[in-house]
Amino acid sequence: MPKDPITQCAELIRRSRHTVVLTGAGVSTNAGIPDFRGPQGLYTSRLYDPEKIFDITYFLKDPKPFYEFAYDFISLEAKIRPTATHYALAALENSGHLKAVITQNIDGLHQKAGSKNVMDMHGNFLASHCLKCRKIYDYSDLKTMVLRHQIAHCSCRGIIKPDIVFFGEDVKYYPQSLELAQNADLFFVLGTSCVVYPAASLPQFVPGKIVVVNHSKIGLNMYNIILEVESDIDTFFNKLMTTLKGETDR
Ligand code: CNA
Repeated sequence: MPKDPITQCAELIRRSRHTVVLTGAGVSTNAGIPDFRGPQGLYTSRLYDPEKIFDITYFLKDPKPFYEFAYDFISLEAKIRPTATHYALAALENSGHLKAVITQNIDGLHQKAGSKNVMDMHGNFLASHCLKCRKIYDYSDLKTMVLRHQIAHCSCRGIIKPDIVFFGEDVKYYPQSLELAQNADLFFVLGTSCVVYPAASLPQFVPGKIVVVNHSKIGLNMYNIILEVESDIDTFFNKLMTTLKGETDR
């Protein structure tokens, strides 16, 4: 009888020596942060215009749309908790089953859940800097300015930009992420439509087995995808962690 995907994944994880995951906005939708391209995503709802808010050329011309988004994001931040998936990935790393998380997310939830080896290729809100004098600001400085409904300005009057990677800027941790992918004997692609480069190119470098878990089919088409599971990500990880119970407690 063919094994179910959860049993198969548990066996793959047990046998793997170098498991790596690539995550996208889909791992955080259950925390209440909308993704871009899912059914309630920002591209679909047009609540914000991601082409304006995350585009560096646009930001330099007019930072207001980004700061309107930042106000909503930072207001939510205190209430947002990591999901079952974030905690499962932290537990897998802690028990030696997972080498690293490569993420496209900017929400910092992997770190909040306890993951240590996190390559946040698109940066995060934790630090910001002035685009004119390069002065560095921490999260609480940014939060105070943003929650006053302000575009964050430096004492030198330059505009402050959080260290998240906008469209048109270089990603962070690319060499490290590439090396992790190139050494992976097991690679999970989780909650991402895998269309934003260069993160989307990482699966191509994986010599080992690839497992995709997403609500819906994504366009990845590679010989080494051995499982493509269409599921809610937390439902999948809750079942997987139940199967691995006793092996991931530390
Ligand atoms: P995306 O293109 O919006 O894709 C997300 C994918 O996840 C879609 O295919 C959804 O169907 C799927 N999905 C959504 N919820 C679930 C769920 N609960 N279970 C299973 N699958 C689900 O987002 P990508 O990450 O692929 O695109 C990369 C962009 C999105 C990066 O630049 C990010 O910075 C940006 N982004 C990040 C966040 C965040 O930090 N939480 C939020 C929104 C956008």
